[in-house]
Amino acid sequence: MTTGSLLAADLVIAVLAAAGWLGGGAASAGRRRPLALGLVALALFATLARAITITALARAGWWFAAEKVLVAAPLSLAAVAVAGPRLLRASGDIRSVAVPLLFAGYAGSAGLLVTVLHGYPASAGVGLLAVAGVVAATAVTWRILDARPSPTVSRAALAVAAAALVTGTGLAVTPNAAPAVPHDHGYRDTQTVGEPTRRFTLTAGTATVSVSGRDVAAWAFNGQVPGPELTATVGDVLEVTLRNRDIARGVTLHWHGYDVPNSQDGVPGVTQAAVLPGQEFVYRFRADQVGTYWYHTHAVSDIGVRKGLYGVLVVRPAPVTGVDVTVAVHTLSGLALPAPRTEPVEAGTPVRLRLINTDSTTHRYALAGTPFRVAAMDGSDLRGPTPLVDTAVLIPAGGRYDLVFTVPATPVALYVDGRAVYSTGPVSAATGAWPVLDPLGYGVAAPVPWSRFDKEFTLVLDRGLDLRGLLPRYAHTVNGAADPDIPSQVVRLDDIVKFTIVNRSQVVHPWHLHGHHVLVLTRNGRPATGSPLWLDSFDVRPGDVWEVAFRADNPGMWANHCHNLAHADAGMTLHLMYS
Ligand SMILES: [Cu+2]
Repeated sequence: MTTGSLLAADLVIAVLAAAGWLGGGAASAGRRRPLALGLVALALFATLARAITITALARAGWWFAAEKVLVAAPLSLAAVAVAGPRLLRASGDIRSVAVPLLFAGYAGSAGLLVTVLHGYPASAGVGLLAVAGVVAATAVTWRILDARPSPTVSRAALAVAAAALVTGTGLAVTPNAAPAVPHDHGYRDTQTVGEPTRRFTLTAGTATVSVSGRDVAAWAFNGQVPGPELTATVGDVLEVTLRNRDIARGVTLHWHGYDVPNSQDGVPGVTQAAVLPGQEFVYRFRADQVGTYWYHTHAVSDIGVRKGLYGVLVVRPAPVTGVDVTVAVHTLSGLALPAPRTEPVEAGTPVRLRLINTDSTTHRYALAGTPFRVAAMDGSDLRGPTPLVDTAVLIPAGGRYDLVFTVPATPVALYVDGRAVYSTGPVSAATGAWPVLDPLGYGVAAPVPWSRFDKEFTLVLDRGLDLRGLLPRYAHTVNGAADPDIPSQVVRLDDIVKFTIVNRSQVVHPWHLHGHHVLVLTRNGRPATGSPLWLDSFDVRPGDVWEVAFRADNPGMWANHCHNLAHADAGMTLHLMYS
């Protein structure tokens, strides 16, 4: 079982336990003895099962198992200790155990609320608020059921609730000092005047495009989705003029995976202002990295990219041999792009398939009919990639894999999530049961170039209630805070920086640092054993712990965010800045 499925199971069991205690309490208050006993048995069973899931999570290296033990275990034990003996002794009136059972239910529910709404990091303030809530609810229940607590007990409960409420509120609302974020637009100009230049103009505008014979309202560059494919030969200077015709919320161009100078990175509010209707912005940088990349708007990026403001950027070495195909996968208004295409290719021809995931979620790619190698990931060539047969690859949101193969005498087909998108002839293959490549063990290893780290940062990815803005929101958080309240990570030029990224939530977070490629060191405590992986987009699954590192060699203010763009917009964005 993966840590993600263990987490999901643990959540379901915790809900069952809380529901069992609450239901058992309500049934005994109504003197429905068999129902009460049945629900309590369910609650006890679920509580025992939780001991198993929490132990399994701890064994799987989940960082937060201790917290579950500290919060859930005492509450469960208290519930069993208070309610159990009374239940066994209550041969006469089962109503007498209603309050202890409901106390157990309130305690379990409070634990769930803290987990789901508050998230990381657990704090004394929130813990005390939860205790106040549980005690107050129990006291009220006691009165309603007219079980006549003694005045001493009533007063004690009131005092505990009040003290916990006051202290907890005080602790919970004390704002963390969010540092001022100076948006220093340090400009490292590229010395490019008078050099061979590839010029493009991209005009953003609303458009109606045809997908699988249906007209779809889109936002498009030059009226097409994806936008024009920008190509260059390594060493060229790229000059791209961005114009906005009628996208009211503004557009920019971000060069995903291309480590451009900071001023060209296209993040509104950080490296430039969004380009509004009628305005233009000229991007200029040297194409000094070979490989497969893409560009997209970074203004209201979730909506903008989803509606079609993206395209492919390919920088090729000179000269190019063989067939070179780009496959940019996207979901536009629920319809899958690209449209399937079949192109006969002469046997013996070398082919490079450039696979790009421009969606916000992972896609599964399977190449049938030929052995192939994964020559590059995220634009960086792999070391010693070996041939693969009948093996699928998972590409994270924003990620790119280059697959290379030599065309055999029989047809070859590429499937994305089971749908054929590219083929050299008629093929029908069932690829759903194929094993999935683990990139951390693929290719030939090389020593990590650094033995020490100048700066280390831990990023705990989670969900939580964010009350700092005008309206409360259920945010995607980093270290318990949401954009713009996540402290910036400050580094100096040439620092060797290590990130430890921990996913405490129930969903995948494809992590993406701008301006740098990171070297994968470990995942879940296991070192990467294959080719060095220099990635700009990688899936941190529920329960995962990734350690990655990079040299801080590109000064500026860089976005560092989840590339599930809905998550990024809901708070999961912070910044890396150079001091
Ligand atoms: Cu995310």
